[in-house]
Amino acid sequence: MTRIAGMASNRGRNLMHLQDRRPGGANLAVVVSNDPDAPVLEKARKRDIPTEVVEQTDDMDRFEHERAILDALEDYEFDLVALDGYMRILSSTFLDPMPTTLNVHPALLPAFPGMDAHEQVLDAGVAVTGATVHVVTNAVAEDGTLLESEVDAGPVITQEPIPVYEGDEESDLKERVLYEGEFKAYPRAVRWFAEGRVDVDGDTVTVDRDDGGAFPER
Ligand code: 3YE
Repeated sequence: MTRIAGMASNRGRNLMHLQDRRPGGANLAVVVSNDPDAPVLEKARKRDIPTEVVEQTDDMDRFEHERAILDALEDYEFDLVALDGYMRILSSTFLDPMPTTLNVHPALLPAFPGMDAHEQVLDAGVAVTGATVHVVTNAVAEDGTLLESEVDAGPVITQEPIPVYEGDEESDLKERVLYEGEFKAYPRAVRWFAEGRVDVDGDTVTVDRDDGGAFPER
């Protein structure tokens, strides 16, 4: 059975959706947040999921913070890490010892990466946006420099398209992409992983995307 370590900085709605839905039988072994006030912590506790808070204190650099998260995760068994609104860029210090790490991004990557995806979508005037679940790959140089172009750039597992309508505002897109896009794409990606259909070998990811004509998550 696939066990997930979830990481979130805010509400963690995708993580809670995964836990309620249990795609492919997967469930959360632990929820980690870097923010002690993140609403996801209370929501996880209500579902009897263990929680860990690992703040980056002033005396810690990025790598020390990541090592502290690794330490906190030592007590748990999981075979997948799932980011959901986790507001940190991760380095190899964290990623190398971890199993496959996934992230969900609220646009159809490689278009519109970064923090302001919905704003970029509206500015570009495109007719279709969506959600992307991708593998998280290193985006920090050894000296700690952020490699911005490497963020949201890992191999794509699955995507769900969402229409953009005339008059849409960022809040409309945010909601539509979350509930109709991310809530389908993330469970699908996790189910495929649980079914052994995602093979990650270094930077090479092979995904069997054939669900026989239709995605059950629709
Ligand atoms: N890490 C890697 N690759 C990825 N994290 C996320 C996606 C993703 C990833 O594809 N390696 C906020 C945006 C982060 C930010 O810029 N944070 C900076 C500074 C934070 C601060 O000043 O407090 C940072 O160093 O993390 C998830 C989305 C990350 C978005």
